[in-house]
Amino acid sequence: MKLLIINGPNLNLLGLREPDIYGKSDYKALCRMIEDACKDIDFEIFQSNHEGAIVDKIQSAYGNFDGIVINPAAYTHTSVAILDALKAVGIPTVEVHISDINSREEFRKFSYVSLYAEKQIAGKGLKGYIEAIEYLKEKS
Ligand code: CA2
Repeated sequence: MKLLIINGPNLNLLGLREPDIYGKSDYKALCRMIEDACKDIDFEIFQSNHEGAIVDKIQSAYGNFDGIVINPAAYTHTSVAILDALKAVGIPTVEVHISDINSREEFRKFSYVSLYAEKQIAGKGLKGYIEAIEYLKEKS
């Protein structure tokens, strides 16, 4: 079992601002939590601020990963390219958002990635990543 965890733009700055929305933990702490949850499997954590780099990473996952956990951050609401890449590789995917995108601004309520993802986990903080990892592990 090999999982790819993808984080989109600005998530590397987690903890710097808006603690009321995203919590106080920083990106390093998120990576440590993920590493802990993936102790018994193979995994890779990838973060990029660039849409094309995320598309390239998803494409390169074909044949190499059994599951994807993705928080596309702002690209959630804009990126047909990321949606198409996920559809193209056909890897089981869970979408994660730290905040509850469904109870924030109108523009955050629509997610392109949700049109492909098996599951969307939102508003559970960093624990949402762990839930997504456990879901994909149980499925395999
Ligand atoms: O709730 C989420 O996880 C989001 O995917 C986070 C994105 C936002 O655009 C989505 O609508 C929901 C924003 C990520 C920004 O990350 C930072 C948070 C705090 C401090 C610095 C960066």
